[in-house]
Amino acid sequence: TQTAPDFDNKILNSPWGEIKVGNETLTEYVFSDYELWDDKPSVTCGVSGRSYPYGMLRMMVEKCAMALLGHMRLSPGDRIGLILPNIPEFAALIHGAIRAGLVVTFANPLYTAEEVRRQFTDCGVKAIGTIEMFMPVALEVSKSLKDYKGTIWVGGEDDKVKGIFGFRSLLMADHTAELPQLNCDDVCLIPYSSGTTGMPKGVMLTHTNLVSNLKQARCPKIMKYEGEKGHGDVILTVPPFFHIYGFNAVLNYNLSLGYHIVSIPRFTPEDYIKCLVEQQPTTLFVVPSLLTFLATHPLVKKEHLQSVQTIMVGAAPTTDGMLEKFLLKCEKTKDEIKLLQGYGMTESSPVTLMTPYKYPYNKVGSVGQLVPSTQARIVSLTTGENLHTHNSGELYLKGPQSSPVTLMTPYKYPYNKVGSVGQLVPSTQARIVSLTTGENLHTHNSGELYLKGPQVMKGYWNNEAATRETVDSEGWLHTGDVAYYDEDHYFYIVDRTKELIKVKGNQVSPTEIESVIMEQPEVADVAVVGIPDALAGELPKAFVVLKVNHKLTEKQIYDVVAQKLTKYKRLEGGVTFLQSIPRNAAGKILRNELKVLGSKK
Ligand code: 4UW
Repeated sequence: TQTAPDFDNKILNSPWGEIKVGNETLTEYVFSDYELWDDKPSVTCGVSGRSYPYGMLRMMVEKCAMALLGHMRLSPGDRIGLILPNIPEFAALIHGAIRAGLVVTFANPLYTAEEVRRQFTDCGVKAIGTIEMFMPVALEVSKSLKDYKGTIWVGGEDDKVKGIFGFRSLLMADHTAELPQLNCDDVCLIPYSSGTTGMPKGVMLTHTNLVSNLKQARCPKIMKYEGEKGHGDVILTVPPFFHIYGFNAVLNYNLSLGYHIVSIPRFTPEDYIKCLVEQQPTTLFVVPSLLTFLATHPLVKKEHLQSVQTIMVGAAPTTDGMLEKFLLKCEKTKDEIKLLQGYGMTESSPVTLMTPYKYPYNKVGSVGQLVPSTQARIVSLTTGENLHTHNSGELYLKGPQSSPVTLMTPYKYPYNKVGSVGQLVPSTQARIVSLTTGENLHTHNSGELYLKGPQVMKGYWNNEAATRETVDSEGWLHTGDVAYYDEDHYFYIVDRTKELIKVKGNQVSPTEIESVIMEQPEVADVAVVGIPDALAGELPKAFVVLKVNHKLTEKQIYDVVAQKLTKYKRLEGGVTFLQSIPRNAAGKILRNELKVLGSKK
């Protein structure tokens, strides 16, 4: 059923209609067309040149799945933790694990052992996959894991050391485990996100969540893929595969289309420029700080960007004017290089809003689109079924109108608007909820963005209370982002009500930093907020209250955080001592007051 926007109850539907929520598992879907580009490169390391053709990657996935069950004795449903940078083998190991029915959780390789241990013990990891560089962290963490089955060493030759399985040996060995029949509603991925409040939590995503989201992002009217699958697109990506954006919206999305993905294990300006020059990418997937780098870094020249046709940016707000600055840098127009934004969350697999690649335009011969509050279906003249796009049948209409108007070509065509994160992807609904009255709001009024669709998570791992707070009984995901939409139903993100801090697109939970600072015996109270930064977007800043007659310097507090947490969680926004932390009557930290205070200094 095609549904037009419903202006009366202010629930917005996607302008793109519905996807068919099917019965495919993630790995099945991602590799469904691989035979069409069997000998073409799938993922290539832009630094070393190591690369696997699609056919070989598909075989590695199958072999890996068998070895995980047959050789390592893992069982479907067991959790496996990955500590891997963006390397081609990431795709083989993660899809091997998912094909075997295992549930994957991934961690940032630059996490400290303490951060990884917290995540991996929380979801009961039984095996870890990593590379040599992060082996000490993996082995340290594995000591805290119950019923541990072993560590997979990607890049390692064999398994002479007990409990360490060389990835290559696993793939070479002749295992004949029977691969299980998978259920699409089972959880296959548990990435961690702090959501609207508190510590990072496991986000349970099912095959159906992730596959639906690939179909939503692939909607031919939104992306350019229609009739162009596998045709030579080269993707250069920096967003990490160990984050939902890099995993589903970059790796899986582009694998499913047969594109050539070029990744680099660790961003450096030199390696990135080398990839631009050598690989001639057509599409760049970036976060706002990388767009700033491209637009402003003196090493990046317009000649480096000549092959680029599309840039996809998301994961944090794009700074004002940066898109235009970028166009100036490469001396191209908006028609020559498409700058697209995507918005979403780990909790929504992640894509919910996107600027369409092809703008809708008024089509000669068409009688236009549904007017508001009107629904339509096309009913087969022979079978009576509802039909899909480009199939003719009888037009059935439903709506409250007494006038004859049901379809009209719009006066204003929607177009891509700078600053907007785009429109709802198919099968996705939204409403904007007033922060004061709880009512649904109309165009140009800001409130909390609620979203609903088949991509919304099953819930938080072992955390009923947080699940109920985030996804209500009607299935609406409360995003914790403040947004509005305009008359063309393009959305704009303007603020956040949630505590989350985003540093270069990375999630930083203030609660996590606060708990590290609170462990210091000298500290009476603490609050951490994000303050604006031109390059990183935001930086964490701590406000600390010391106990009477106790001393601690700013540097000591900075150092204790730096020692326990990874680099991007460091207090680069500074440390300020206060007499008391402003809180409301219920004891909740008044973070907005602190943000204002922090931004002044
Ligand atoms: N503008 C402003 C944005 C934007 C944004 C996200 O770490 P998570 O849970 O998830 C992500 C997801 C990134 C992403 C989703 C869909 C997509 O197409 C794409 O490609 C370009 C990337 O980062 O953080 C979720 C939170 O991050 C903020 C917002 O606060 C959201 O709740 N965020 N995208 N375009 N803010």
